Amino acid sequence: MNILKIFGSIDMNLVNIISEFQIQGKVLEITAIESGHINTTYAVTSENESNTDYILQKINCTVFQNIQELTSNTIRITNHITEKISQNAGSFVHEDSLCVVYTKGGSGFYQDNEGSYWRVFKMISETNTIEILSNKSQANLIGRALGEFHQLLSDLPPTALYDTIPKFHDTLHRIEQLKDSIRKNTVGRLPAISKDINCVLSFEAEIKEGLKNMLHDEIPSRAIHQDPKLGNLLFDKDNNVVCLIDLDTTMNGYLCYDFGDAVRGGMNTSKEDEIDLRRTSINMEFFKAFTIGYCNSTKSFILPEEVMTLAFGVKLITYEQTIRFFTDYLNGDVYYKTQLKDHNLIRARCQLELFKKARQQYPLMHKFVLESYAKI
Ligand code: GN1
Ligand code: MG
Repeated sequence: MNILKIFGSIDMNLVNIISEFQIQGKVLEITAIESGHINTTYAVTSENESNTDYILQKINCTVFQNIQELTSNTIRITNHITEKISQNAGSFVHEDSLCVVYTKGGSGFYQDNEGSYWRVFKMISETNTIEILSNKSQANLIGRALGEFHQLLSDLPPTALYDTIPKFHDTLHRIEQLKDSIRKNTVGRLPAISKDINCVLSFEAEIKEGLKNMLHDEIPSRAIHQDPKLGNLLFDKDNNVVCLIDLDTTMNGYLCYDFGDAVRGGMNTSKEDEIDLRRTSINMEFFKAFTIGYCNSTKSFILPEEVMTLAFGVKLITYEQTIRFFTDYLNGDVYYKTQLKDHNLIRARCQLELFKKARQQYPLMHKFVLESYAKI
């Protein structure tokens, strides 16, 4: 995790905000954490007997328009997971859950004078994020942790969670959003990338056909994470997955969305914004280890129809992510935070390359998924 020190002494505005929450002890340091494309995150070190530190987040309320519902989901999910983990102590790879810190008035968020929304979690100590996996065992543990996450939430009633972003993984809707951005060409970036856009749209019919065949009425909608990329997993020093973070989009969807996004974001050979496209593809060894882990922790509840969709999820979500980055680039970088010039274009091209590779690797991935579930 890339931690940037706030310049000079502590930013008093942030201290005032965190003081609205029920935190223990005196704030010693507040540092910005430069990860995540949506919210703004800080680590808060505090002096107290229990050695508890905190995560302070400014919620992106352009992306999340109903903070009440967002917070309600987070509390519902974290309480549910904490309770289930405590009932089965010791049996999970996934050992911890986020813990919401309430304001002094008992709310899960705080609105400051400027209208911005803030929230606080307890920091899960001695954990880190990983940018690229270094071995198969990590991949296997990620698969197990993701499957456990699905299992832990599998008894939530379908109405328990609000849709924090409607049509979030509705790929057809994302295609329409791209076409809208092409029509508007708001910041004039279209001509320079028309070749890329033609390439993306050349796969539209194939994706639509896949969606029709795969995600039919018999596939149940379940509570899933919807954003299980590598950066949203916390590891301890022995490379165990301790916790899935960033529950903002945890809501109902298909298991294959999460399977696909975890492979897109973790079982690959490069970062999400790799410029050298030769370095980008699915690492099949990692994919296999991940699949075995996922299979072990989902075998008790996954339906055969859902197993059939898992590898398709890799193609689908990688295609969708490609579209989302191109759309934001055409719109002038209004959704994702960027750190580099043309960052969304770099990300989009890298995801397009990964999609093309995943498309070629699909038959092998699908075969391996089916074999893994057939063995158990
Ligand atoms: C965003 O917040 P973060 O960085 O974990 C995005 C995901 C994308 C991801 C791509 C709410 O996730 O959907 O897959 O970037 N989150 C939202 O890295 O749009
Ligand atoms: Mg997020």
